[in-house]
Amino acid sequence: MKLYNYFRSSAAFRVRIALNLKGLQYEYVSKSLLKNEQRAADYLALNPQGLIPAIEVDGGVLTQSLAIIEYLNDLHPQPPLLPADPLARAQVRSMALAIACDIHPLNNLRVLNYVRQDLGQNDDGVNTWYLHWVAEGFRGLEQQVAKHSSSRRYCFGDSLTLADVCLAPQMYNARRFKCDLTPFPTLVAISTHLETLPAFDAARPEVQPDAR
Ligand SMILES: N[C@@H](CCC(=O)N[C@@H](CS)C(=O)NCC(=O)O)C(=O)O
Repeated sequence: MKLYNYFRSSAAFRVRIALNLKGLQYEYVSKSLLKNEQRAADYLALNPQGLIPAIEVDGGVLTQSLAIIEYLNDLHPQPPLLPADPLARAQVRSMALAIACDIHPLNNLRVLNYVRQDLGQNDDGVNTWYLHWVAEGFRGLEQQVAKHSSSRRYCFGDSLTLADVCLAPQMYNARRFKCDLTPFPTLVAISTHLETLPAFDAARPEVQPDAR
């Protein structure tokens, strides 16, 4: 398996966590977002959306981190990343999608570049945009997670799910961009616990081979 990866990509970070949780080996192929390698012709041939990650498996190439993680979870069911009960599964997906569809895309590199270059914003303007959308997304997520987490160790019940796999990278980024996390105590408690788990620790950006 080849993972097209970049140490700072939080969507790739999700996939690295899932691969580690499943104990799967993979080849790390770095595509530097700083050098715009995600838009080079060879990579666009694999992922026409020009976004990291993509994974090359026996049957072909898969894109979109959540589709990749569900594929890995289907092939390697242990440990399960989704509960068996349909309602619980949907609740976990709802949290994961709140991050992957509603928070993360607004703070993606190409969006921040557009805000800066095309909309003429300086560092302050870009940071205001970033912090606004993280806070807005976390506000709802904090309540959702507080309702469903039984232990403040995981987002849903008391076991690790896809929601945790999405939360840890988003919180990592929020800290990097110095978001005020005091209004989100449940998210902070859970991400602090997740960081202690070996699969999460080994997926951290700074320990990846292309970390600068
Ligand atoms: N929904 C996609 C998002 C992928 C994505 O946005 N990747 C970012 C890095 S985290 C990227 O490649 N950005 C490049 C750019 O914005 O040009 C997924 O979950 O895989």
